[in-house]
Amino acid sequence: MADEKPKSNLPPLSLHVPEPNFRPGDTVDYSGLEIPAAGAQARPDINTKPKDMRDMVDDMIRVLDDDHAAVGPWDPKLDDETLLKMLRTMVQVRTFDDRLHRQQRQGKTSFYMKCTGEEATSVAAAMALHADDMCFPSYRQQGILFVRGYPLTEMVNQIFSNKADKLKGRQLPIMYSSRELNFFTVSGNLTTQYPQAVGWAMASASKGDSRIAAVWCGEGSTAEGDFHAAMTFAAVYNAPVIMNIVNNQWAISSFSGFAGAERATFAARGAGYGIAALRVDGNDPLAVYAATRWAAERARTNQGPTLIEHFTYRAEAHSTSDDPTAYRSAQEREEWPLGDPINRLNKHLIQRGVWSDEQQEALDAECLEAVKEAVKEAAKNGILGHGLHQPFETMFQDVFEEMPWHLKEQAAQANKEREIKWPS
Ligand SMILES: Cc1ncc(C[n+]2csc(CCOP(=O)(O)OP(=O)(O)O)c2C)c(N)n1
Ligand SMILES: [Mg+2]
Repeated sequence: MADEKPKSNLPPLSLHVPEPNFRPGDTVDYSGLEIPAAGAQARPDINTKPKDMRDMVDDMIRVLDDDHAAVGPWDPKLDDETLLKMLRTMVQVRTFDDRLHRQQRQGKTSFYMKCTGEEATSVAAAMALHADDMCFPSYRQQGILFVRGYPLTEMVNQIFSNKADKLKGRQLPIMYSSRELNFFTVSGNLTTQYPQAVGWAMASASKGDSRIAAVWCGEGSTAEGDFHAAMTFAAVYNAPVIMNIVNNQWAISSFSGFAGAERATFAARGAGYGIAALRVDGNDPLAVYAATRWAAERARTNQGPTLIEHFTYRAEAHSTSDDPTAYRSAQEREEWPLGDPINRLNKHLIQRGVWSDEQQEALDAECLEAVKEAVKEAAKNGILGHGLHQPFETMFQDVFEEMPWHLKEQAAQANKEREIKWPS
């Protein structure tokens, strides 16, 4: 019979429950964070085998140095025009986020999510891809749509779930979709886009096409089973896909430690699967661009998938339904040692002699005007609670090519009940 008492000569077993370094009110000290010098990382050839570049997963690719110069082998050597477009697009995203967040506070929509501080991880990445590469975003990659020229008014129509909303009010605000721009529908169910992206990439390869896929998820989302299933398929079939992990340190109120950050970097997960992996300063737009370019070239030439961890910081709340002052120190954002992507690119352009504070001010104002205009235009199609939404009966449509009899019956009954309850 088994001895039911604990053995007295062995220590009682225990679990480790991660605890973030700083809580509200704590003084933040990031001196323990290892941040390598910009330009110090070697750039492997694109046909390097994953096992021969494992040191990359604990390093951090950085291009912009402390004097705002672009240095080292990862400098993508972009021309002024491209850099200015990158800056402009990131400013557009931030301005849009601030303004639309405010619309939620004014009751014009039910929900909003910003990507403040993380703009480079979608804008610079999307700029390094071809326009016809297929993107599978999470809910914080609105930057891709800005790069690809999606009209702001269409975005606001979706956020307001109004009668012009192309998604007919069926998606949570900000969960955009654009087939034309190769932007897969954003899903609220975390990480479902990972196996979908890998599957799409496999289909592209099996058809002999030349388009690649790129997918994004947060660091918290890497704890989902879907992430690991996707990694296995990508590795086994050498799928032409770029898998981005945006490590913004937080998953709503859970810090990255709950997804494994205390044990290994998120990039290190690639090594276990035999997938090439890079770890990048996610607040350095040039580093993000360069890493994405490297991974895209690799995928395009049948060298296989790449995992990219973007090391960044979620500067604001998770969403309009969140209050981060309840669980993290407000000092974290101020002290974040990798700065802010817009600021850093602005300083780089000033250092290059092609930009000035006055030009930045004018750009900020111009972007604000464009967003105000888009909001005004979209509001004409309706805002939350104004009744200018999609006709009620449309919610039964589009599931089947031909509506089956039982849905027709349900729709008729729902309509009748609605007319009785709300005759107006
Ligand atoms: C399958 C699933 N589980 C839980 C949630 C609730 N949820 C929404 S966002 C989120 C945090 C995700 O954090 P992370 O992956 O780090 O992305 P971030 O929000 O930081 O960009 C959670 C737990 C969800 N939407 N789907
Ligand atoms: Mg996160």
